[in-house]
Amino acid sequence: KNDLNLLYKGLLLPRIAHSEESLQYLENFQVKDDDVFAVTYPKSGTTWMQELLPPLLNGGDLTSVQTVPNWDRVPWLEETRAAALLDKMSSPRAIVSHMPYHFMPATFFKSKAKVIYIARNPKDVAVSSFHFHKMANFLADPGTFEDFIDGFLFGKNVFGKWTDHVKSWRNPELGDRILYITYEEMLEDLQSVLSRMLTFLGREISAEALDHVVSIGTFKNMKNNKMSNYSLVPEDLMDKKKTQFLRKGVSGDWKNHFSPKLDAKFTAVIQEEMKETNIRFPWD
Ligand code: PPS
Repeated sequence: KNDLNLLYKGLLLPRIAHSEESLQYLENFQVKDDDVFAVTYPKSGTTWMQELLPPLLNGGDLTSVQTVPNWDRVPWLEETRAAALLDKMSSPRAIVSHMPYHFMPATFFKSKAKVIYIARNPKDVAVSSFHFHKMANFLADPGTFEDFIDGFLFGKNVFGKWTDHVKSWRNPELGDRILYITYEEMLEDLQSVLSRMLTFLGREISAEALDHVVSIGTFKNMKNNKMSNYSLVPEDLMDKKKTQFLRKGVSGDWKNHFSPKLDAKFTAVIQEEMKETNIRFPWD
């Protein structure tokens, strides 16, 4: 089981996509001022951002969304594919990352690169992650839901604790370089979130182009986009008979998984870890 993951500075990462070399590449990465990062704790809206960011940055052109797999279209900074992709990519580059704040490359902190941070109700994040662990053969068997939740709460799962991630990215040093959005806001009103993103990025696209972006970004259309629905990944890596990568795409599915007792425990642990902060979320 341990072979599935590697430990990098205390952070457990899946070996399928991370290596000593890729993490070295991350550390030495030359951030450009016009780079745009979409940062998430896994299962919080990464694939969604990979769909939405390219057209927002290129005037509404949907070609890459229709022809390039999401992992090459908007690469992960920390993954093994990054080196081959990012140096060749034309600017402005859209990049995703699951890394906590202090794992960003040194050049990031000196740059003006912007960050969109997407948070999702951690109960739904944990449910989504549980199902993903069941389908992904490169991740450890999640065991029972209760056991998996323990690992999630106490930082034994890949990418560490949700609370550590969320707190790390609230660093005041970022000032107006960062925009905070939630998965739930995107579900409720994607168009207005996209407008906020455009304003934040200092970009404009036509109203018609924006409508198209809203349309390609619906759960249904993403599920039908083979460049974004992970159908290109072989079955021996992701067993799509168990569950789909784009699984439900809703908020509140946690209610179908948590017993009242487990819910109370989860809430208590998260509240305790967030109590010293002034971070409040719509689901709190
Ligand atoms: S990963 O593995 O970290 O890249 O996963 P990530 O893309 O961050 O999260 C996957 C969950 O996001 C849901 N998703 C969407 N929901 C609503 N609308 C759209 N367009 C959409 N795109 C992705 C996806 O279904 C996963 O959540 P669950 O709850 O498992 O369905």
